[in-house]
Amino acid sequence: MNDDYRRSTWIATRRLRTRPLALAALMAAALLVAACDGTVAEPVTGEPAAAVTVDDITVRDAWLRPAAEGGSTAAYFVAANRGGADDRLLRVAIDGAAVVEIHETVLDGDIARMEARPDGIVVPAGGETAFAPMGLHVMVVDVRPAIEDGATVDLVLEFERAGSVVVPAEVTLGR
Ligand SMILES: [Cu+2]
Repeated sequence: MNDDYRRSTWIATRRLRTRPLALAALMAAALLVAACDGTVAEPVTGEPAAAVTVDDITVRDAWLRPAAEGGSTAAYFVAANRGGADDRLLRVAIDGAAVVEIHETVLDGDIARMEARPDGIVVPAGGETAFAPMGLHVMVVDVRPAIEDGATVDLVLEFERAGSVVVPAEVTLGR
């Protein structure tokens, strides 16, 4: 268990302590683990997700898993850069989430753990960067209200060069 996991769990637990909802706290912790080890991912077929282009950056295939109120989840997408210069995803915002951080799940021997990426993630010139289960993800902690399966949630991605990119993300158990 690393510091980010512990801190995220602590945040979720602290906010729930004022209410008699021990089960909700357990569910939040379980979802946090699930979000970060990819064990709940199941392929789901559906409509292709929207692609949004701002300057040289195109973000596509955005999705996230549902979360109960007060729970946590992770968001994924692909960012492509058709320009001649590297860009950098600096931060992500989602309405109604107390904490939104860029994380990466890394393998430490046989143990998967996640690390925060506070300096953001490069999207290379002429290339793309994929956020996907068991790799880069956007950690979304303490959502209010719940994020319901089948809904659409806007991700606000802030790039160093391209600026703000708002992309609709499909809420689904996996794809
Ligand atoms: Cu994470």
